[in-house]
Amino acid sequence: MSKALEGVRVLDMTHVQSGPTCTQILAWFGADVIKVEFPGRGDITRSQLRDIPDVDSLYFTMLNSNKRSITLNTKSEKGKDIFWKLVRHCDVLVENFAPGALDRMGFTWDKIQQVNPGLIYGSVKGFGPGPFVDFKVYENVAQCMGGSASTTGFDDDVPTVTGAQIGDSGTGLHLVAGILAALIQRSHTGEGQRVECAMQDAVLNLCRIKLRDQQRLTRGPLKEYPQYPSDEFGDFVPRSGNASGGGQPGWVLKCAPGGQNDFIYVIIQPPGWALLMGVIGREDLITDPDWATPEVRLPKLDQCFELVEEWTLTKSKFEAMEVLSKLGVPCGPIMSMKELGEDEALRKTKTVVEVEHPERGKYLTVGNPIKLSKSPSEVGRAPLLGEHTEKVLAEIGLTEEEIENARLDGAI
Ligand code: CAO
Repeated sequence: MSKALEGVRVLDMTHVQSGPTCTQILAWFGADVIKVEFPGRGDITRSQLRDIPDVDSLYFTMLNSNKRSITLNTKSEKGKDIFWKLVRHCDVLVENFAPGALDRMGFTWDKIQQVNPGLIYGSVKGFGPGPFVDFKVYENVAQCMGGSASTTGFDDDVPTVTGAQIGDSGTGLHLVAGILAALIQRSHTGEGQRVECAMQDAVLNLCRIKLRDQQRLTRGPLKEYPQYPSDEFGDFVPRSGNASGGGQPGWVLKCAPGGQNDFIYVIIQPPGWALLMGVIGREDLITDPDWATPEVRLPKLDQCFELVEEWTLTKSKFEAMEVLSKLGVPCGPIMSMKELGEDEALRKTKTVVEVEHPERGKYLTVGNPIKLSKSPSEVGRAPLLGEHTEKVLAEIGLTEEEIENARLDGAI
């Protein structure tokens, strides 16, 4: 079966996490992703957080599957010549260097457009135009600057970053959407364009509901927040602990046997109250006017959840899920990474995949979470550094002698 992006060539100048997330998805959809890496060292993540000496790290291998790797010193003269050949050869260029890095190498957008007017040029940067445009950014900086940290955690504690990589992988996903839109537009116009995603913007987009709450706050306290009904609201959205971000209240409840991840998240929809009270043996609260409606429960949500927790404490998180889900009560156990890695259903759908690597042996990775019925993703391994240099350079027209000269010059 053919792949959705078969025939699309991507010049992948990405490193670390945000850019590689984007190009990995393009590769899963069938694009030929040619990752350009500095000779000898490669993407810095190859050697970061290594679990096996001298073997590409999981950091690298889990973000670069299905790609080809070439080494190229794009600051050398021969390297620059090869870069321009690659620009002519490819449909998309993706990069996430520090601001201005490609321009400093002489690869300006103006020149790129002249060389290949159809090229789509995707970039991740920390910030869009404005006072911070020239600054370097990593994941947690983006979480702090995009509104996630100020709204995550508990009110009486420090701002907290989340384990979900919304700054890096989140921005990479936004960039994928932009590149695909640009490819569709190009099919009508024949023209390429720039696609720019700032990490701050992507995080803010993912924190959209908190900007919603900021505006609601001007009209009164946020009744579903744990701070309610006290009048402790300031003039900014506070951290809401584990409260649900939607219109239905939810909270994390303890389960048996009381381990670090023995918890279940339970949501109380209006019709769910009667079901939950039935399960926990408090039928009296189904019609009691002090408890019967969402409005009267709002000021005492903590007590509502305490009632349900008395029951969840007697069950394991999976037992509790089974009982509640059968009744249609939305809920979910807190899953550890150990449990997710071993989850049979996720392995069956290839969301968790075991991959064979020539140097590290088998490793687990997260497969393509986007399932296309006519473009199945086979998640392959990540390339070794420079594994495809000669093949790719031959494909773009270099002779064996030219490749050898480039090697002698240290350009590859
Ligand atoms: N050949 C020659 N030079 C190369 C090269 C190659 N193949 N690949 C990279 N380089 C050079 C760059 O041109 C740059 O040189 P200059 O400093 O002379 O311009 C240099 O290597 C270092 O690149 P960098 O500044 O991007 O890397 P860094 O480690 O200092 O910063 C990061 C990393 C991520 C903070 C920065 O790239 C950045 O802010 N990127 C944009 C935002 C982003 O994506 N952040 C998320 C990263 S994932 O957590």
